[in-house]
Amino acid sequence: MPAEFQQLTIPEPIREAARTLGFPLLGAVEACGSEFFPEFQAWLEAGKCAEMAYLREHADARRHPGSVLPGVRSILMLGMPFAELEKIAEREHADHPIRKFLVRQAPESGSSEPPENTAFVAQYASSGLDYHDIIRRQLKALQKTFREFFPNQTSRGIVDTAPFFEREFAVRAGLGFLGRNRMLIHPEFGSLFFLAAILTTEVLPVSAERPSVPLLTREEQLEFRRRCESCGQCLCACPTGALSESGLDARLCASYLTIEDRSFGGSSMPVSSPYLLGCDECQRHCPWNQPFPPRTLFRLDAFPLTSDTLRRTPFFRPGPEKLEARAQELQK
Ligand code: B12
Ligand code: SF4
Ligand code: SF4
Repeated sequence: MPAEFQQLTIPEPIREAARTLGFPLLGAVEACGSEFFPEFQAWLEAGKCAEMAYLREHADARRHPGSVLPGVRSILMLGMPFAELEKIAEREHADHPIRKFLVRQAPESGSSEPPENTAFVAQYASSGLDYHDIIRRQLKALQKTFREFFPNQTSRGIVDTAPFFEREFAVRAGLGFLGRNRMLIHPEFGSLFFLAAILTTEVLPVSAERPSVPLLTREEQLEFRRRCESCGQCLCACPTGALSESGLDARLCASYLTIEDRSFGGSSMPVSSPYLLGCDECQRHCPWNQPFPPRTLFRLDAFPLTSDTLRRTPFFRPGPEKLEARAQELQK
């Protein structure tokens, strides 16, 4: 766990605006250097980041969030459950062409094998929308509310792509605890939520009270982490051996191999992991995610896909050629 940290006060109307925008989890902490940077460096040096060059190239910038926003003093950490993104997709993008390829598996089937001519898609992608686009838009709206309270500050909203340890700062802000599967877990939402942050030059006052629900206290974080020690189901469930006591080796991780890896075409990962995109095995077996929501299937018989169909969806990152190569692997 990180060293002792202090929660900062966020005015209630900002909390309310965050909830309305799909972020039921919101906490704030002082901007400070990363405590776990040496661990990250060791992870890079051991080659466990695979070919994710951006992690190496911008490694030093992760030492302190000041690299992301010069003069940053406070950090608001936010969590949006995957289910919120699905609601937005349903409301605003019900006709997106990618949604024709996605099928919700009936909850009672619960099989570990997808039906013929389909493959699993990780839950983060189940809406069919690129979460970066939607979350960035929601962050902008929240920054506007924040500016009404604090007009003289500068802020920057980030999700995923900035050189910033979202999970480390989310733990500091009390959004959950870090599980042995390396996911940020919250007792109410499990690990099925996205993280995002707003960095600001405003100095928010330190809160004298214990973090308000749903934020976790440090004692709760320690207690939940202790429960992890006697569980270990995620380690057993990982189909590729990517997850071990020493953390995650992206070179073996099905999520990396199906989304990021560019050396596709050969059998880059076992067919025994029937995912077209991403992997949820270390979350699906976690007691904090029970019952796991109905899984999402991708219709493999509907290829070919084009870059146009994939634009603004999570499938754009691997692209049509990689997806098609993976679909063929799975159909063999
Ligand atoms: C690179 C990356 C990946 C890589 C590498 C994953 C990894 N474990 O590092 C790959 C492609 C494999 C991947 C996969 C997935 N990812 Co990803 N990924 C990222 C990204 C961009 C950077 C992560 C990173 O820096 N990794 C390097 C390691 C060393 O850092 P770290 O895990 O964050 O670890 C820090 C803390 O754990 C801390 N720490 C270490 N030990 C300890 C111990 C304690 C007790 C504490 C408190 C802290 C602590 O030290 C580290 C450095 O500060 C983040 C977004 C971001 N900018 O943070 C998303 C992110 C972590 N991914 C996310 C998701 C959803 C996934 C997948 C579930 C997608 C899927 N279903 O396929 C999988 C899950 C795999 C897993 N079990 O972690 C979410 C996680 C949300 C959550 N609730 O935790 C994030 C935050 C994106 C987002 N904005 O929502 N991902
Ligand atoms: S995402 Fe899949 S392959 Fe990667 S660590 Fe988790 S279970 Fe293992
Ligand atoms: S499966 Fe068990 S050990 Fe793994 S993160 Fe969940 S509670 Fe912790």
